Amino acid sequence: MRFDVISLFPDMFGAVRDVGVTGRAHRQQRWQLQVWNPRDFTHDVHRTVDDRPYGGGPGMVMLAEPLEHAVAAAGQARAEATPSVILMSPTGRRFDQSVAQELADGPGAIVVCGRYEGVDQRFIDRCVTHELSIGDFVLSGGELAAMAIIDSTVRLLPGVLNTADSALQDSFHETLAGLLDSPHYTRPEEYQGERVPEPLLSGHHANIERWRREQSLKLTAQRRPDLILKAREQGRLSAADEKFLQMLDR
Ligand code: 9WO
Repeated sequence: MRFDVISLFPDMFGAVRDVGVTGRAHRQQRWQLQVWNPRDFTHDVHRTVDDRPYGGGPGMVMLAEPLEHAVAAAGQARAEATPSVILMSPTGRRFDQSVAQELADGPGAIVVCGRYEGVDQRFIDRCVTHELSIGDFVLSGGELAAMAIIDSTVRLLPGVLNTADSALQDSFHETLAGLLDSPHYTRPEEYQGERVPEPLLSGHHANIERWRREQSLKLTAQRRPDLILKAREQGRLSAADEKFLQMLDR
């Protein structure tokens, strides 16, 4: 897996390249990152990467040319004949776990991070193959969105998580089935008068699993009823799940 990122702030990407689970995977060469700065693809003394918007209005717009040359250089460094070029944008397709899985199943991508008020539309029309959004909010630039996407994709690569965590990841898909996770507890057994729920202390694994499943269903029904409908459509709810949900409704 290889990501080539186009960004005016290359230093930000140390956060995924060097730190935590993704940092360890990078040191193990399970994925590669190269960040290309559009400023390095300018030719004027000021190394200009932006200019005022035609038609007026606030702020500045990123120039098409340095972006296109940065994408071309990144493309030359990649193995694919036609790499995906993904622009981080609030108007893109919504990123979710299934998009992360699609990305993890491929060779990676060139990821373009805009700054200022936006990027010249002619660059988007000429060079961008996909647009992805991580949610309905505006950021100061595409970098934090790009790092979210890289993080969630790299976690899915073989060997990145330890065996216990990958089992967990499986259970997110197979057992939890896209429901919200149940609450977690660790020591002490009593904290500020609040006890750990009894089933978790029982050592009775069937009871623990049932309690967790019911907590998941309850939390998901309360907070994300859309995910209950989705799980039901996908045939991921058992008869026991449906019975418990019915009981919640009364
Ligand atoms: C901003 C914008 C706002 C309304 C409609 C369309 C839009 N496109 C962009 C855009 O591409 N902006 C560039 C990147 C430049 C300004 C900062 N940028 C940005 C990306 N802000 N927020 C995002 C983003 C990316 C992915 N998911 C959520 C937010």
